[in-house]
Order: sequence, then structure tokens, then C-alpha cells
Amino acid sequence: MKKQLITSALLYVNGLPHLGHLVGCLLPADICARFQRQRGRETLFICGTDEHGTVSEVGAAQEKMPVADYCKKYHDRHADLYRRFNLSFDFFGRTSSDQNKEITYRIFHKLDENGLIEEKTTKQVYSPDDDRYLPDSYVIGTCPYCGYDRAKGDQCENCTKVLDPTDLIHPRSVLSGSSNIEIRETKHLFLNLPKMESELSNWIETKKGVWPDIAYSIAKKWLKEGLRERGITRDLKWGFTVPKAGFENKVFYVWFDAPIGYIGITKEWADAVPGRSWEEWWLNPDNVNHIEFMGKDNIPYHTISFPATLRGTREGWTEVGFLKGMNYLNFAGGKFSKSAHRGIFLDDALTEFPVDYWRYWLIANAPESDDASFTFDHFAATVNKDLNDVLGNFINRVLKMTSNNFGTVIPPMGPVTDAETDLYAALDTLVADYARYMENLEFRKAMATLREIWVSGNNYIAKTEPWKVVKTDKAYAGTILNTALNLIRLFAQMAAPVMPETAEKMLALVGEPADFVWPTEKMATYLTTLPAGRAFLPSDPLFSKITPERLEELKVKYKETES
Ligand code: B3M
Ligand code: ZN
Repeated sequence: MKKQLITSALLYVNGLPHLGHLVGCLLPADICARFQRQRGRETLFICGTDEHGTVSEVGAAQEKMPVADYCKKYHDRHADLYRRFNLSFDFFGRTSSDQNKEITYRIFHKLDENGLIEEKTTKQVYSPDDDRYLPDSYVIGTCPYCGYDRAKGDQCENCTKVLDPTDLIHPRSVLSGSSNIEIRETKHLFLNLPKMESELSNWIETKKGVWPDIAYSIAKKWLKEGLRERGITRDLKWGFTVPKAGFENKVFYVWFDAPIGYIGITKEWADAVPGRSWEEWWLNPDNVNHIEFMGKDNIPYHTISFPATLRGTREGWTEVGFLKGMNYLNFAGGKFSKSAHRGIFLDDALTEFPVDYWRYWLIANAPESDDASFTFDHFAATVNKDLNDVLGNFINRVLKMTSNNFGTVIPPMGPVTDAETDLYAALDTLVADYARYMENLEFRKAMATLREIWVSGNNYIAKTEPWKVVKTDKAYAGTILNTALNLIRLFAQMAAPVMPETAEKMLALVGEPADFVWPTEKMATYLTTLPAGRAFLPSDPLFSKITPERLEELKVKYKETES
């Protein structure tokens, strides 16, 4: 079994993350990492903040802070939010680190030695009203391909086509809005993608039917349009200075060093503790499976530019093995907007509900094959039904019935009937299905199966009616409740990657330590494991319902009704 290297896209440090960011990369990556660890595989989960580029310069200027201090401030904020969402990174680092600089330079020099770096004089947008060169994303205008009138100079959000600012029709400055824009000549370095086109194209072809459709098709679309040389330097101050004569006043483009950041952050992780090796992960392609998670707008960079950057060195870097691209989660049909106070940002989310409500809803409704929409109605219905009625209610009933009839200890197993053997067989299948969906990162299907697993517990109780059996056949009532308590353990292990806090509480209820381990035995064995006579905890509801009144309050507070 290969080692599992898991990365989530590195969000720009300046933006405050919302639920769309969480479900777009961070949460599915976390669930994958937790699942891999639970299966006993060697796993490294890497994330961090993307700190270079104009967004940081502009943000720092707005807050009148040095850029480095500004980045540190917001890096810490991201780290704190993600910790509170129980994202289990092995390391949460920064693209601005010395480690990333070292790796970026190493890769750049190799590319240069291998003749893949070209020098070109380019025309660049200069804004006299802003008194600066405008980097690509700060020029907006009409997309020459689809006509979208707010296309950014680096990429059109509407058709995902990667652009240069000079491609835009009617360009204007995002900063001042001024269309008084000059085109100045300046020298830049380019990565020669056309030289690698056929190699990349052959490689992407091997991902057909392997990667999710969205990842393959976006890469394919880019290839079909023909690869162009991509500028990797910019006229900015904040960033890694370009180590080449004549370019000392420029920095690398944020999209050059950001994906290299996965490696740089792994080196931060390695440098933190003696004996760790980043090369074992990144220069070990035969033994490492790299799984990347990202929103769809990031796919071209991860399927073309970054793989080309690594391949071009001819050093044998570990390349992405599986790319999970996600569509967008919209807020009630519209976009999340901090400035308009619309949508749910991570800090707000945690003040409203426990973290596992969010984790469960988001992944059960992940925008996998299409964009999805968050509504409070749907959120409340899911929490009330799946978490309260199905899972929570099962646990409460079982604990209560057992303590009423046997005291707060696990009753002994009595005789086993068809009801139990049927349950074992059904769950052997469901657990295998669930494992397969999790393995394939098909999250909606996985969550539907998880729900079925929980439902099987309710069905078992409804069918065997322990509240009746206990009056006539105490030995068999013991079987039912013993089995049901074992189900709580199983349900906890199944829920662990998604709802780790809840899983820990569920395990504690039946006296189990918080060790997340995937079942390896058949259910006939697994569901008879808890020792009879062990004390369990009295029931204390794990979830509570969202009332209609609360629901209305939330809709008003978050302006859901306005969109
Ligand atoms: N920072 C874009 C984003 O935040 C970019 C991702 C980099 S991944 C290496 O969505
Ligand atoms: Zn477009």
C-alpha cells in the first residue's frame, strides 16, 4: 500500500473562508485523511495559506500594515478557524516560508537549465491613477471568449478560460475603477508549456474515467485550446525575488510558487521535527499516492501548469495521482459575499451550531457533480431527520431501554436469531459499500450509505421490539440490546471521518476509547465484541432539533430570503 499524501488547495490568506471554501477543498480533504488514517495507512495531510500576490499587497495597504505582518495575522486566523472545524492537518503552513522559497528556487533553476524558461518582453497594464502595475486579477473587462463582462485578467470565472489581462476587452482597474490604463513594456519570464504539450496530453489521457469528470474535462479543454507560454514573474514587491540576472526587481507569480507550496509546507513539517523527510513524500513517486482537493477554478493550474512545472525539472517529483475537483456551493442560489453580509462564513457558522452539524450537512450535500445550494430549510431538515431522528434517537432509545431493564451495564448476549444474522449480512454489505465510496471519494453516495447504516439500527429495533421481548424472554432481550450497543460502536466508527467529535462521544457512551479503527472483522464478530457487564454512560442527547422559530430567525439574520 502506497503512502497517502493529501493536500487541500491553499486558500488566499486575505479572504475569510466561508462554507463554500470548506466543502470545496478543506473538508473533503480532511475526511479523506481521516479515513485513510482509520484504515491504518501512512498518511500526510498538508495545507496552508497562499500568501503572495497582489491580494496580500492590497489588503495590507488597506489595513495600513506591512505585508508580512498582515499575512501572519490572517494566516493565524485561518489556522484557528480550521482547528475549530477539526481539520486534522499534519501541518498547516505558508507559501511565504523560507522552505517554499528554497524549493521554488530549486525548481526554477532546473526548469531554466532544461531550457523551459523563456525571456520575453510583454505589454503590461499600468494604472497611472493607482500609481502601479496592475496584476492580472486586478484588471477586469469583457471576456473575449464568452463575453462575460466582469472577467478577471487572469481567468474568466464564467468560462474558466485562463486569460492574460491584455486579452480583455474594455479593461479597467479593480482598485480605482479607472479605465485610464496604459500598456507598458516590461520583461518577464515564461514557462514554455507548448514544449511539453504532447507529454501532458498523453498523461491527462490516462486520467480519463479515473479522475472525476470535471477534472479530466477541464484539463482536456485547456489542452484542446492549445497551450501557451505562461508568465511566471510579476512586477510586484511582495513575493519571492526572481533569482536571475536582470529580473531582481521582480517576483514570482503567485500561481508559480503556490502549488510548489505543497512541497514547501511539507518541508516546514519535516524541519519541525528531526528525522522527518519531505523527500520521502515528494521525490518518491512509486510509493506515494498524492490526492489533491480543490474547487473547479483551480483545476487548470493543477492539471497543466503545476504538473508541467514538476515534470520539466526531470527530477522525478511525485505527481498528482487523484484529483478531486469540486463545483461551487452557492448560498440560496447566489454567491457568498462578505461585503454584502450574505452567506455563512466559518466564524459565524460555529457560533450557531456544533461543528459536526456543518461537517455532516456539507459533505452529504457536497457539490460533486454539479453546483449545489445551501438553504437553512434543507440544513434544518437534515439535522432534524438524519442526526436527530435516525442516529440520535437510536442511541437514546437503546441506552434508555438497556438501563431500564438491565441497569447501566452491557447485558450478556443471549441466543442469536435470524434477525441478527440478517442484520450482520446487511451490514457486511453496507460497510463494504461505504468503504468503497469513501475510497473513491464519492461523498454523496458515501453519506447516503452511512445514513442507511444508521437506519439499519432503527429497523432492527423496530423488528425485534425489545420493549416487548424483555417481558417474556430476558435472555433474547439481552441479545438485542447487546447488539444495539455494539451498533453504537459501529456507527461511531463509520461516522468518525465525518463527525469526529460526535464519534468520540458515541464511543465514550459504550466505554470505548477514542481510537478510530475501521472494522476488519465480519459483523457476526464485530457486533459481539463489547464485553458484557461493562458500564455504559446514561443517555444524554447528542443532537438537538432546529425549531421552526429558530429557522426563521436564521433566514433573516443571514439574509437568505433576499436572494
Ligand atoms: N489560492 C486560489 C484559491 O484560493 C488559490 C489556490 C492555490 S492552490 C495551490 O481558491
Ligand atoms: Zn469567458
